[in-house]
Amino acid sequence: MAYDPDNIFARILRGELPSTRVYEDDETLAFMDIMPRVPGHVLVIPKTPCRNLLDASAAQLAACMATTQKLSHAVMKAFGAGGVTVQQFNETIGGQEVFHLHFHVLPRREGDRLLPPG
Ligand code: D5M
Repeated sequence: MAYDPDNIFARILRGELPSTRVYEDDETLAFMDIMPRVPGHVLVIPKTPCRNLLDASAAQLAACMATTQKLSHAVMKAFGAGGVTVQQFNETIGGQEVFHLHFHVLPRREGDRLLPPG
């Protein structure tokens, strides 16, 4: 499927929409999810166009995974979590709402409740 260059995360990357950026390197950006499903819910995206996992290059996946691992450690420390859930959705039937590849990083604490997506 085609990549829409005006999707919300592409606009965040271009600085056209605000976001709370928490990490950035040459290949990836991480920012807080606007509808957090647990405290500390962060999204990791590649800086280059990519619709979703089905469309990703090995380099995009490697960069996103390295940042996802970094951010997992960071949000666990920042939010006093004992673990982390990483989620990723592909196409509408797969639960995807924003069509730029992203990984949800969800710090988990004892007794918390992970709200459903959407
Ligand atoms: O979910 C897309 C995710 O993107 C969902 O958790 C809300 C989040 N979202 C949507 N708009 C924004 C903005 N503007 N900033 C931060 N987060 C946002 P998925 O179902 O994985 O496609």
